Amino acid sequence: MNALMPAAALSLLSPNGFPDDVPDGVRDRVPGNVPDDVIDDVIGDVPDDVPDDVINGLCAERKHLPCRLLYDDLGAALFDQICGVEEYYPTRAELALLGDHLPHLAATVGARARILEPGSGTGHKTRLLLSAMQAPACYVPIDVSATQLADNAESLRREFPDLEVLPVCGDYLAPLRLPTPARSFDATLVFFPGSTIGNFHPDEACTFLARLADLAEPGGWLLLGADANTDEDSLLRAYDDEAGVTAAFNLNVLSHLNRSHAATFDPAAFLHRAVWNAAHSRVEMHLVSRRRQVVQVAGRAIGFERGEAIVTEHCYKHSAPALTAMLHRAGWSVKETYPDAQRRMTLWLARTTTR
Ligand code: AVI
Repeated sequence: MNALMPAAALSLLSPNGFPDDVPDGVRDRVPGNVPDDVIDDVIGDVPDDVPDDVINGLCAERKHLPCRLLYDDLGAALFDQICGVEEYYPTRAELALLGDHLPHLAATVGARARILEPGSGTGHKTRLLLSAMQAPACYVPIDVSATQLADNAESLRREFPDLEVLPVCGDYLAPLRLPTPARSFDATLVFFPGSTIGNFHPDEACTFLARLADLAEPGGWLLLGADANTDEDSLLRAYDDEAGVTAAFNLNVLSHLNRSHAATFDPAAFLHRAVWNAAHSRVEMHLVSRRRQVVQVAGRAIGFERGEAIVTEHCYKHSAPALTAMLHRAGWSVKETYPDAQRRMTLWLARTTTR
């Protein structure tokens, strides 16, 4: 991803706006009910516990699953492919903006910055940023996956021998102790590209941005990439590409559940659908049941009507005024914005306000 970023960031998210209608007894799983042949088919570990949000989401009136399920290893690889498909414009647009504006942005932030990146920062964008910054004091990727962090830190150290790379394994919504770099730093820059802010519910996005403001400390900077496109046609193409990469990415959630939660989904019995929800300014990723069916998930029987959908992800497209207000509420003041020619993808440079 920043193929790995969403794995970290999205593990903190939950789809929102869904009814909190957990039927009685949902928490009383009966692991012994998982048939033996299902267990035998499972590749990988059958977890001792299935997270409540998975079972609750599948038992809700409007079925939904946490979007972190999109980002197992295969999902991360498929997301990388999405970034290269013709119809998925955000990655290309953001790379072009970074190419055009990073020299100026880096000069504005100044030398000796401590750079924080929620997510592993494996990608091209991290490298562009690190190359543009003047004598950065250190680079601190923050992720929940220790293995990814270690791998990425090793390659970055090879590529940027003068850079101190200080990976932090943890959940960046919880209090984090950041390491002290060997060199002193003049300010903190938080880098959060990729429009991943759109995968948070707006309230969660605001909480998350406020957390970043705390990490950045007074006088700190935020460089954020966000998509504001509301043109339905181009969005539906971007989220349902002709080659079917996004469909494979979405359907992989079901295979992921089969592998990790002893589920019995037949991915061929579902289809991918992207929906533009104008009232909420978001694209929704759905998995639609092709027929009436019953699926086992960790011993629970989950029934589907033909045409019934599971919502797997929300991709909010915040307007510039909405994002400005959200940043402001979270303790940031917007200093500069760089939209692309179509005013879709935009780079935002913000600075912490004293709250
Ligand atoms: C990771 N995130 C910013 C992507 C997006 O556009 O919301 C995830 C994605 N889902 C389908 N295509 C891409």
